[in-house]
Amino acid sequence: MRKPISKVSVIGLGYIGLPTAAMFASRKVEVVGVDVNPKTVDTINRGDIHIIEPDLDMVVSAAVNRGFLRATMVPEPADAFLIAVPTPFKGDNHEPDLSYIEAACKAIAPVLEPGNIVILESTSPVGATEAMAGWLAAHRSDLTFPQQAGEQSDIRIAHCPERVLPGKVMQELITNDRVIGGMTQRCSLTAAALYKLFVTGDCVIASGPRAAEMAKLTENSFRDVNIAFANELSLICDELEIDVWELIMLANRHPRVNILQPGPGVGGHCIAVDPWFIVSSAPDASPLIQTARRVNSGKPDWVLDQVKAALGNHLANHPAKTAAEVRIAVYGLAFKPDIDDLRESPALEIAEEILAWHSGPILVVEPNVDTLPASLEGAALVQPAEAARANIHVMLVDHQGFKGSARPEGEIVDTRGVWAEAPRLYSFVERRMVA
Ligand code: SAJ
Repeated sequence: MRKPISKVSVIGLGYIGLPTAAMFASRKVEVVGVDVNPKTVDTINRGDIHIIEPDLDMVVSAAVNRGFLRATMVPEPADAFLIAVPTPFKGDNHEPDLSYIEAACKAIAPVLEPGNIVILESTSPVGATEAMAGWLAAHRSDLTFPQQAGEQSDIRIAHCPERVLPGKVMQELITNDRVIGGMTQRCSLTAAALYKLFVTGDCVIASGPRAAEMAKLTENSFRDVNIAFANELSLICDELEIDVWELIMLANRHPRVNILQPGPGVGGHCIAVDPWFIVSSAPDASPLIQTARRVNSGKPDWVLDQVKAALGNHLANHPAKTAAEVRIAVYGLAFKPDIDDLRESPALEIAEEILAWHSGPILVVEPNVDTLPASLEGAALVQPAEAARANIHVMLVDHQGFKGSARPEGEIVDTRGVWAEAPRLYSFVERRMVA
């Protein structure tokens, strides 16, 4: 019989690791979180959190206070190890950087015991889980691993990619289906039993870790390609003088069309990164994915050109004015609506570029922050009423608070369609008029 899992260790207490650790702890499993950052460890041991995610603070504080969750810098023995460390890319060729996974393997190898399972949760290129098994085996020649002993291995290995949406992590961790890619059937079943401690969605068992790795990369590439389509439409519509928001709304009235929304570019730590993992594994077979990446990463420059054109228009209409007298208002800095996360944000990138280029005042409206980042020194964080008096209005993030706001006077660069006019529906009154 399988030994029940009573202690889980989560390596990497960031945006995925901490919520996952807290979720196990909320189910009364003993959880030890491991992180290389002493400040993170101290913060969590006080019952506080170092990241922003709705409801996470409550769950962490309860788990720490009840003694189910603690953090440490030094790994200790456990039944299951979940690795949730960053997997960025490096260099101009966007090669995946697996050094954090390798370092995690080195850290946990000394405390591994027969019967343990090691699960890679980090979004990873195809082959990373097998590489992880190789690194662990290299450190522990006294233990057997699935690549050597198959179902009889001392240590079980699986890839179970995280798939939760920032801003909805605590809900999606529970309700999303979980893709499980064990190196053997036994590895998969052990991992599925572990996640079933809190997952109400299905645990879907893949043929192995490679399919699970590719599934996660495919999900984010699917979204990237579809956003690129919307972004390309916005460029085409600008040339053809058609309102792209109207166009998408009209086309989406077809039962089999569902176009996503254009924006200032694709931000965050996942969708702009993960497609490159596919490209670096299969460069010749992935022209569409590469093009989508380029369309999306080129969008901020295009928006900046729109702002420059708007300034040109304003000055043409006000010949007595100089550029230094023109006020530009920027609405939103976050990487997507209704969050305060400014990292990898195309909106912030555009605001920084406007600030570097424009000689006049820059007013920023961002309801989710109290202060502007250092990179925007010289710009002013203002309320919408003050921004309304600007001459050029650049809408970058469709935060709830912006939606439904009146279209301000002046030049408009609306990358989110917040001030676009909705097409109207043929109404009952009109039907009666014709009759
Ligand atoms: N965006 C658009 N237009 C759209 C939708 C999104 O421009 O119609 C932009 C957003 O403004 C943002 C970027 O795309 O800048 C990414 O935002 P997102 O909400 O699409 O996704 P993320 O990065 O917050 O989270 C994604 C999710 N993946 C999918 O939806 C397929 C999430 O489920 C993953 O777990 C996460 O990546 C991850 O960690 O990989």
